[in-house]
Amino acid sequence: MDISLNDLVNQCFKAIQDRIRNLRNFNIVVTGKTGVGKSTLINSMFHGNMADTGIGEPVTKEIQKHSKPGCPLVIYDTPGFELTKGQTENVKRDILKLIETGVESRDVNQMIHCIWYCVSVTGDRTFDGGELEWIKDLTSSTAKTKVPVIVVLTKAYDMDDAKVMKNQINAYNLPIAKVVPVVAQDKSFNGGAYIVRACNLEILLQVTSQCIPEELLDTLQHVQKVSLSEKKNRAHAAVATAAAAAVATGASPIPFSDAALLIPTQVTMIASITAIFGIEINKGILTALVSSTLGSAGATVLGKTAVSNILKLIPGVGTVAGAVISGSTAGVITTALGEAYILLMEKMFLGEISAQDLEGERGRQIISEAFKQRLKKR
Ligand SMILES: Nc1nc2c(ncn2[C@@H]2O[C@H](COP(=O)(O)OP(=O)(O)O)[C@@H](O)[C@H]2O)c(=O)[nH]1
Ligand SMILES: [Mg+2]
Repeated sequence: MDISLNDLVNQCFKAIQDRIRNLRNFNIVVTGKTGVGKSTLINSMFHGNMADTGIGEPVTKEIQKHSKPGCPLVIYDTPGFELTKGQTENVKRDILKLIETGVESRDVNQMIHCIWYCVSVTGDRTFDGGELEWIKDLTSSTAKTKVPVIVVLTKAYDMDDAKVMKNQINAYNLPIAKVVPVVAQDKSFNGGAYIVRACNLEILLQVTSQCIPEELLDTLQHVQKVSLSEKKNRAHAAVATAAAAAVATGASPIPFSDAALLIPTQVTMIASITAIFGIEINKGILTALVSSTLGSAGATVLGKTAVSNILKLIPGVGTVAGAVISGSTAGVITTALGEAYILLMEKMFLGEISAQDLEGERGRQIISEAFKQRLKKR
């Protein structure tokens, strides 16, 4: 059951590509009047500047579709919406049609999963009557199709004004999931005399994740760029799942020489974590990960020497001169590998470490330290 470093790196790389290719499509409608900040919000929330002008594709006269090859996010925008009487009817008809087509397909990749209805927070704290009528109209229609609507109060530079509007909307008991005020981008006033920072995008993300199907949560994490902690939460869950599987594999203790039985579980785990972070990975990064944890260059991964070196670091295990790996030890090793990889992803997400650093000593040292620390924590 020998496996070389190169084999394992290739396996991981392929598993990552497959995992990302197989992510379900997340389909979201972002609507609201022209100028309220839909495009700004989209570009702040998601990787890839999806709402940049020029990459939209008309679906109907009112609806434009934004998507990119290889990216499991599809955004439907209503770019020229002025809320005139005739237009509201057309927009409603087109959105409902879009929802129906998705439902009829019976394919989760085609269904509309969520609507963000954007209203900008106005200085005079009043809610335009026509707008309110329209939200009532739209949400009562979409409620029948059970697509959740989140009302996003954009440009909430003044949170007091936003709260007044939020209360006004809530008072109508509309069939909506939630009202969330946000600032999508820093806003400077008086020529920079003071600045209102972007805020609440993480809350919008959380609210969105609570109202879409479980099978889309990896996709949502993959495409979002506003919350490291949400990515980490989801990634920790993937590690827990893998650790449980490893414990089960080791339930009848694995001989040293069969430690490689754990590898499929660990490969799946690495693929899930990578998909959740949505960071581009190359073989160099994976080589750094594997060689500084499960084995060293040239040697077999999880071979006898590597395993005994790992076991020495686990309190209460290394001293037992056993020739087997128990279930709990298998779990500890898997968890340590997963957590070390999450730390690596985190540092890459924050720009604290580059793919280049990982070619050299520094990156490997960080991974190796994280791995060892986690083994000791058992
Ligand atoms: N600073 C700042 N400007 C915003 C924000 N949201 C929208 N804007 C500005 O408002 C204008 C209209 O926004 P846009 O996203 O194009 O609105 P859309 O027509 O709904 O897509 C643009 O000039 C944006 O820069 C925000 O959160 N912060
Ligand atoms: Mg726009």
